Amino acid sequence: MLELYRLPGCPYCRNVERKLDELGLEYESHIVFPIRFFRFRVKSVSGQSGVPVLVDPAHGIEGLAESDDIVAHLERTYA
Ligand SMILES: N[C@@H](CCC(=O)N[C@@H](CS)C(=O)NCC(=O)O)C(=O)O
Repeated sequence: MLELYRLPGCPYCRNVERKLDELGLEYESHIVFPIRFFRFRVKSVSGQSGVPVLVDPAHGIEGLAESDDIVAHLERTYA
């Protein structure tokens, strides 16, 4: 199951959500703390605290950051 760590109102997260929807992919959505310091889970899976972060275990991705890289991965893998 794909997982997306995101923040409501985050335009970068929205781009990734749009791509997931466009490709008809189901995913588990995790809303993170607005304060970066408290994003322990995001930090542990991706090594940084920004969102969005995608987890795609079926393709060995434990925590991919950077919305452009996430969208590229989704297109390459699922389009
Ligand atoms: N270049 C990044 C930018 C991501 C970004 O700036 N995300 C914001 C939320 S919209 C964030 O997590 N900023 C760090 C913070 O909230 O402290 C991307 O495209 O994913």
